[in-house]
Amino acid sequence: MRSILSEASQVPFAAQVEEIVASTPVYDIHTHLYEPAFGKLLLWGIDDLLVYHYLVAEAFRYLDLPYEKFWSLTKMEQADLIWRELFLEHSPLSEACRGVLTTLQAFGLDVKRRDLPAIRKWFAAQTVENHTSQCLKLAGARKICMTNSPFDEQERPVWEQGFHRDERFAAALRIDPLVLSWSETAPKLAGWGYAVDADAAAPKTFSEVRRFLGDWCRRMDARYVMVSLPPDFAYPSSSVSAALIERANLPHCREFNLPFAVMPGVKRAVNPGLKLAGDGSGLSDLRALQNLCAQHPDNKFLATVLARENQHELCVLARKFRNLHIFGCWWFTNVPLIVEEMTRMRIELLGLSFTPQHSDARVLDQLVYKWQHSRRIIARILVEKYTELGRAGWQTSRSEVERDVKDLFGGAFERFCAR
Ligand code: RAT
Ligand code: ZN
Repeated sequence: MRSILSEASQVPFAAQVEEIVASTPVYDIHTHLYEPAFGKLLLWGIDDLLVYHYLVAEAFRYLDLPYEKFWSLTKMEQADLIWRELFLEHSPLSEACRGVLTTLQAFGLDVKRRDLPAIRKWFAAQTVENHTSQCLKLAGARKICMTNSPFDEQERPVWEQGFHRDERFAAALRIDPLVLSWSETAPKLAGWGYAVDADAAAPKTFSEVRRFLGDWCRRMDARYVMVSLPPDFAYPSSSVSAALIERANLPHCREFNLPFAVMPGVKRAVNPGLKLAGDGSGLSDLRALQNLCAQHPDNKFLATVLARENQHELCVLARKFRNLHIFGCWWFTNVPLIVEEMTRMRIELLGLSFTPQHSDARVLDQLVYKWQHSRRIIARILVEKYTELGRAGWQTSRSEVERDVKDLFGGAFERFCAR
């Protein structure tokens, strides 16, 4: 076995691990991107990059204008304002700002010229087909999982009409409105021909919700069912949410052998004036996740949690339950400080049996920076960990590193799903 890990060959070893991490194709298991067949729902280009809700929130730290005034502007005008505040009037040091620059630079644009019209001109010359391939290539992404909602008025008709699927994209069924806003969702389901009752306790309701979930998972070829949850979500409980999960969704996931992905910790609309940028974060009561895993050993759960303070507890839970696969550094945790800490902690507690990152990209181009930035951190931690093994006398071969990185970049996730 050829070792790449002796103390004597520090530099080449580190460079080899970095090269493997930089070049291993990744399955991005949670994004908000769409296949090109969804037309305008697939966001891309400089103006969408600049009006990303992460940047909207940051721009309002400096902007002195009413929210409504900002929302009444065109996308390009909003982008102009954000560019001015976050890139010209102040240095773009935040992670979301740096991401724009990493992305533009990867496209070969000269960011130091600070020339927004020239950048716009470059994007105007791209086609969505080529640009999709280019972004996937620069990100090293072999597959992208979308977030798909039958409750989205623009998205639903595309599924209903049918289209030729793009092999590079997978679907995930998102059910927040079903689980979290039953009283508004029940009439919609009824209107679509499912015999549900606004009183969720009616026995027929659960079988009809299951029929709805089955129809949509089949139509989308969904790889998992997903929900985001408030920090105080409780399970078990007498709530409608808990009943729908227990009596409709979990049996459905068992029948279709699909994981149920939970994302606890989001406080929606903490500041509604900011629209999508107005959601906040809170410490979750992870007893709900513990109870789900313990009481439903025949279900598989994927989880990512929003609060930094929940991350250690989440790792410990994953050690207890093999029907739990944890993934990604979600949203406010997707900053280098916390990505580094979470990834290190997860490796130290779980080895390679988790998925360190997803991009959560909403704009195609974001794939580039999200993966470039994550890969660098993951590589740094792996170099350190393999080096420590070397000190303990364990030599790691190149093919073993390749195997490990494949697992982290989607292999472990796919095995978990197939189980
Ligand atoms: O990270 C984000 O873009 C958030 O707005 C959310 O979409 C979050 O990732 C979610 O899936 O709810
Ligand atoms: Zn998301």
